[in-house]
Amino acid sequence: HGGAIPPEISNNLKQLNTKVTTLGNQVTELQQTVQTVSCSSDPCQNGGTCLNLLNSYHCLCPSSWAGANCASDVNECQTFEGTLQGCQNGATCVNSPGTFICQCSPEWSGNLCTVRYDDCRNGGQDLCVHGLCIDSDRVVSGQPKYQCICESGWEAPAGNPACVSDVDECNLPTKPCSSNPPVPCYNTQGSFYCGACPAGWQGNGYSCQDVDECLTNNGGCSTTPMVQCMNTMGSFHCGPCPPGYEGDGRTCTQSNICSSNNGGCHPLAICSSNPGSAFPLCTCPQGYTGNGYGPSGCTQISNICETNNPCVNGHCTSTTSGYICNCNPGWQGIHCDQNINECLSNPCQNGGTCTDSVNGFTCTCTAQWTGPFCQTQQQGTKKLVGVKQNFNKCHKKRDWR
Ligand SMILES: [Ca+2]
Ligand SMILES: [Ca+2]
Ligand SMILES: [Ca+2]
Repeated sequence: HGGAIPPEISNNLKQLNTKVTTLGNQVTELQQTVQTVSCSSDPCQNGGTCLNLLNSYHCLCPSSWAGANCASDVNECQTFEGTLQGCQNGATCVNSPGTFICQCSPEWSGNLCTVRYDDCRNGGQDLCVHGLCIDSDRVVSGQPKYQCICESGWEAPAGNPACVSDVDECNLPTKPCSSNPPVPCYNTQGSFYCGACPAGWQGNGYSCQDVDECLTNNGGCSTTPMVQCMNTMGSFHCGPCPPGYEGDGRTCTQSNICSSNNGGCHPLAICSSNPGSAFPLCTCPQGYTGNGYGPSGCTQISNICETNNPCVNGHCTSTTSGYICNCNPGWQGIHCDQNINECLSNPCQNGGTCTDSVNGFTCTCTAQWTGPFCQTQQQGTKKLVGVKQNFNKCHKKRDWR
């Protein structure tokens, strides 16, 4: 063996080698072309899922990326605007590659600004102390905001929303305790209380009502004898003891009205109590007369008729109050000392002149007339001297008619 390779064969080999190399390059090229249209080249970016298709592929992109290979950012601020997936409650949306950020308004928090700050729960403590916490919308970011509705009896001091100041109810313009009658007010932390109603009043101290003492046992006023009980606001009083009794109205004792000043009777009168009357019985002693009351209540029965008869022309009769004069005919006056003028009735007729006398009168007639009253014309021509006549039984004018 050892013979040289014929040149024709050597040339064929060379040509074959070239062809194979060219074919290999073409295969590699072909492989590369095939790879770029399949998932084996891992074409989907940003976590996209690759699906192999015939001579092709498809990327399933996450929501925040888009494009054939999930290489372009989704602007969520635009796509989610006005939807529940976007920023809520007035937040400002800021887009960034692969995501977006919500810059919340002060009251809100959370990724999409959907969580309200409840400033009453923050800190886990009772922010209002003696009050009900009401959450408010934050105005400045990071600054909690709330208000306190204080329980009665508490208030929030200036500059502090918490209800930690006691209300001094006793110094309020409207007094909480009774003012008529006045009742003391006592302030306490968170409250107050009123003192008791004063005597004569009932109630809780916030208000007091008058006690009508007269409703029970006549208020303690006397019932034998009965005395009127008079109720007043906060008290009562007893009327006066009835006549014939003395005392303060609670106790009335039968008064011995005669014990002082002889009961108002005349000093000489006999005083005796008169049940049921404010006045005693006053009886003048023997020989005296009168109603017995007062300094002139008894007067001595007069014996003046015997000792010094005051009746000048009449008969004296003693009476309980003095004496009476029964005048003799022709006399009048209390003491029968006035002579009755019988001429006053002008009894003399025909121009006769009347002359008064005791219990009678005398007519002095003119020459032509005669008779006791000058009523008879003279017979003949003789002049008659006037005749004096006494008319003892006729001293009253009407007796002549
Ligand atoms: Ca984005
Ligand atoms: Ca108080
Ligand atoms: Ca009362």
